Amino acid sequence: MNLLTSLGWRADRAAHLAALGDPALQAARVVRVAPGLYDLIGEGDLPAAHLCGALLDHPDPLARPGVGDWVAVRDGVIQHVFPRDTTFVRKGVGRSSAPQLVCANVDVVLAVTTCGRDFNPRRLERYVAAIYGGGATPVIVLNKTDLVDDIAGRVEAARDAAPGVAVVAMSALRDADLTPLAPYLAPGTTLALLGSSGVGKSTLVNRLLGEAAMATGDVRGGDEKGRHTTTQRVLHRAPGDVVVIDTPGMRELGLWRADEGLADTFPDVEAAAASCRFRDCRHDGEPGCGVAAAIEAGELDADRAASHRQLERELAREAIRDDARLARAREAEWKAVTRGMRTRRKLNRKLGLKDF
Ligand SMILES: Nc1nc2c(ncn2[C@@H]2O[C@H](COP(=O)(O)OP(=O)(O)OP(=O)(O)O)[C@@H](O)[C@H]2O)c(=O)[nH]1
Ligand SMILES: [Mg+2]
Ligand SMILES: [Zn+2]
Repeated sequence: MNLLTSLGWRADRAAHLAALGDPALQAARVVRVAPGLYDLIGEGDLPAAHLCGALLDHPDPLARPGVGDWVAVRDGVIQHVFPRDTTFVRKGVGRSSAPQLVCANVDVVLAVTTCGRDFNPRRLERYVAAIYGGGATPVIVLNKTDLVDDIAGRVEAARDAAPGVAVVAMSALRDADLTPLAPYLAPGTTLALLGSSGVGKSTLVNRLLGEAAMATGDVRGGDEKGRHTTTQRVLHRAPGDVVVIDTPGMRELGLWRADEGLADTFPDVEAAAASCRFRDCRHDGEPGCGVAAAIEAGELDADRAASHRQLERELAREAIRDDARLARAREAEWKAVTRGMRTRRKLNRKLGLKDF
């Protein structure tokens, strides 16, 4: 397998590159992003690249490449981002509501969590909804099985939080072999590890790579929370033509346009909701509510229904904010265009030329 193929290069991507019609363009994959600078991997020695003006100025932050993206580069400048198979997008943290591309073109996302004290099924629902929402396949990794006695209880709680999603219980530190992960390590696969700080993502990445490429850090004694050891997303080549992306632990994961992902994560709630009397039922005390009936009948967990409702509200709020943000970005772009037209007209008049 040549280098590009082992990184996930395919015939459709080659056709896309050819269609760009510039033989000087070279295909590469984004390994790491520093402000304004993109580390790439591809044939030959590729220097860190910059973005072309159009990508730099693009009003949509998701138009710019992220780790895992395929790009076309010429003379150290990224000219084009290839269409993505999948994305993992989160809502920007802090005051910014702009979406943030965490990684792109990932086939399988390992949602890593600990079996220890920080285990939280509600958080898992969030991850799985975001993963499904971006089109990748989620796999839940319950790490640090060595810390608990009741592993089966954790597995069951994870299964309940994400019906139909594969759950792998393991110890990245202690297990002698990683066979349970083998189904997700087919040649050509890109894998990303996501989760809170301290759950063992980098420990597992190092195991997959067979070398200590990533630094790992202690967790706090009291609550077993991590110390945010990894600070950058990094793409690695693992043995067996697998690509692995390590990411910094997330403090919070805000959903962004993940309505379908939410439906996929909560098939049980969706099924119960199908029998609600009102199509726009919010499952919040309305008469004839199928969700309430399922809870009443003991068929559905009330916490889970509440969690679904909360995430749905969050998405609705976010969609409104995001539309407003996009509208502002478009307005700014339009202003720049009209400003340009005005200057051009003035100049034309000065030179005695006709407007075009
Ligand atoms: N007991 C136990 N500890 C583990 C296991 N896997 C990882 N650890 C430890 O957990 C701590 C955190 O591991 P990291 O791999 O740095 O965690 P991380 O998810 O990469 O954290 P951030 O980079 O901060 O997001 C380290 O001390 C690891 O040795 C495990 O299976 N069992
Ligand atoms: Mg780490
Ligand atoms: Zn209802």
